[in-house]
Amino acid sequence: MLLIRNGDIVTATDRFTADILCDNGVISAVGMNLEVPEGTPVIDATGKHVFPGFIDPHVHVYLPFMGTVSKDNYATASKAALMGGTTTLIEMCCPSRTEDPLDAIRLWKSKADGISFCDYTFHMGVTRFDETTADALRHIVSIEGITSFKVFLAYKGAFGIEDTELFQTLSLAKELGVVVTAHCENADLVAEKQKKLISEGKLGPEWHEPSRPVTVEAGGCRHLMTYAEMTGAQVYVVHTSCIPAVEAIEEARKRGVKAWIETVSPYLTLDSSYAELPNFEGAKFVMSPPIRSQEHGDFLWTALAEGIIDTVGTDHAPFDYATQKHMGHPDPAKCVDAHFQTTGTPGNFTLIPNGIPSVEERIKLLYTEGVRRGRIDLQTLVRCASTKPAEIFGLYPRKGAIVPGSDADLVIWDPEWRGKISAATHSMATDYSAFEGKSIVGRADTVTVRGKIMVQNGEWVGEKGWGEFLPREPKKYGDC
Ligand code: DUC
Ligand code: ZN
Ligand code: ZN
Ligand code: ZN
Repeated sequence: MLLIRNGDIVTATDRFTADILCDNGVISAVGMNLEVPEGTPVIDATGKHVFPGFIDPHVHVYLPFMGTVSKDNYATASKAALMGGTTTLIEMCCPSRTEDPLDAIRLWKSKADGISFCDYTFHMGVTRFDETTADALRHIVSIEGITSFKVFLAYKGAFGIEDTELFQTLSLAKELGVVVTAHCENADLVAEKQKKLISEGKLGPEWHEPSRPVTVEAGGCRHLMTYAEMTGAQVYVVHTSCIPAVEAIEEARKRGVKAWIETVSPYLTLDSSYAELPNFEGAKFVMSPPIRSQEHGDFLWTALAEGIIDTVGTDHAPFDYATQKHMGHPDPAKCVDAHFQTTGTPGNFTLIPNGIPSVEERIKLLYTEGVRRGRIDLQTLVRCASTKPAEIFGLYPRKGAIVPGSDADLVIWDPEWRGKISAATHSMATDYSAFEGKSIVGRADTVTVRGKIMVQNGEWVGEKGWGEFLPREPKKYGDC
């Protein structure tokens, strides 16, 4: 048993002061002055917020990609998540086109089972579609309890699928009632734009954004919307970065397309001024879709406050700066970074592994930049980063809620803590932070997963392997 006394409880719709009693891994009571047996451990949450554990609906932990493999493993990524207040991860399982989906899900699960500190599940990447894949996907949904797919309209050759496969995947998803999450960028246009820029000698990280402009992302969204409309499937657009993309999805929603919108913390809190950084520093900020100019970030905050954007994830994709990001250095001989061990082969921006490590920082950033600056309220924070992801992906009310019967995943948040983000102190396995030196207000003081304390007074006390795989049921659009 564990009693959390006198906290300011914040849910997606409510705010009140009460005690929370946790028993046997679940919340057993919520109310004022709860009576507990003598000897029950008590945490005094006076002056602190208590949130339902946060859910990151979009992370990569194990990611073989662009000629390398992401740096984190489940021990580092799940510890980092918990230190930042995230108690559940939904990871993209991304097989290559030739990999068997069942082998892939076994492999991805083996990376987490017995290792993860926090609870987890997966979106099943569909990177090829044929009869065998269809059978495997049915099994993955009904037997493994993995009730969401992931498709890439970008990255042709690696993960991307053809349009006939997209149609078949969405048709199957409709039949099974599962959600299809999608990375929407027009891969062919990106490839053409990349070729042109490179032929003009435009090689540095500052050319990443121009190679994937907002219209290419909006085009990808419209493409997916057409297929969703044709099949009736429920779709969820991941990492939406810009005004035209959100508008394209909004337009489709008005026609009755069942579409949810995710954005991710880098788009809300960084902007394209990274392109002006000296040397190769800009590579730290290369992710796809790219980070846009400030007006897009401002628009995303408003859309989030208005409920147009449903969720905020991270697209955590952890690559080191010194070695991995440097695979795209155009002029290694002139690299100013003493740390860079070069093979001497000149690269370009298309060879910089895409991704920013941020699973640890999402809630701190949403709180500091969103709540404290008046862009969103506390309920919106809980809604977009906990309750909505739980609802959309079939985890609610086990997760994302503070009611009797829900898992005792709780975050006691100190709203007055002040500090800075730094790679020197973060728990992620990467050698840099895209938010280095950023001042932060508020932090996760105490974090529980199914009643077990994993973070206490901001210190790590977690137990390896405590995290559990979460089998899920399909969820219908309209129920949330
Ligand atoms: N985008 C990234 O930036 N990294 C991982 C994959 C993706 O779609
Ligand atoms: Zn993506
Ligand atoms: Zn991703
Ligand atoms: Zn360098």
